[in-house]
Amino acid sequence: MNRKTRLILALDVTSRERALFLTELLKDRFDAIKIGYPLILSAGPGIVQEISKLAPVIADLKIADIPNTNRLICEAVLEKGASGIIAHAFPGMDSLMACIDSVAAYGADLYVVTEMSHPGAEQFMAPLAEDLARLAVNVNAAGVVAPATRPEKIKRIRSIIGNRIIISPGVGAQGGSALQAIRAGADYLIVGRSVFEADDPKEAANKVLFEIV
Ligand code: 3DU
Repeated sequence: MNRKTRLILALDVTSRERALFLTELLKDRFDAIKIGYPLILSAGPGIVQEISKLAPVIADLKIADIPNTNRLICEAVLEKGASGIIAHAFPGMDSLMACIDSVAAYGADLYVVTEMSHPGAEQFMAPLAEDLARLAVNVNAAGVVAPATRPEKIKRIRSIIGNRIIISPGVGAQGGSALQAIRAGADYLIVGRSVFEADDPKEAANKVLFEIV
């Protein structure tokens, strides 16, 4: 991912036309477009290919299965042009290694979830987040996902992963502050609803950009 604006658009819309319209409208303001189940299941896997022609795509499938199934899922989106993939670490080293092997074959990047940004993540994920970050380092992942809603956790994760990439969701609609997440050590902010649901999505993206420059 080329670091220009430090923003990643979470494109959680369910219409192919809206997704392509928003990608064209916003691609200059975002370093990558993150798409996941809502769009891929609604528009079909071909949407990965269509958006990849316009901007780098991170496939947020939060992959969490046995190694063979992980490999099949990774290959399905990598073949369609995704340049990044998000996977869970909790299924363990072998499952994560299957993702690493797949991305390596395609020259893509793997981002490993450490702790999610919603309140429920406090229940099971938060106590494990540092172990999950260590596993991301052990498999040599390109980066991790850490919560903008808890900047102090971004700091902790940064101290574990060194100079690997932190991509951070939870800004805007989930209440996280863009500036605080960047100050805590996030490399990229993942922003969705607060931009694409705004009356003027370009202006909403500009506001986040101005906040972090
Ligand atoms: O809350 P927003 O609309 O800005 O979207 C955040 C996106 O990031 C959304 O696609 C969600 O699935 C994803 N995400 C998290 O919110 C939290 C995580 O820990 C990981 C991914």
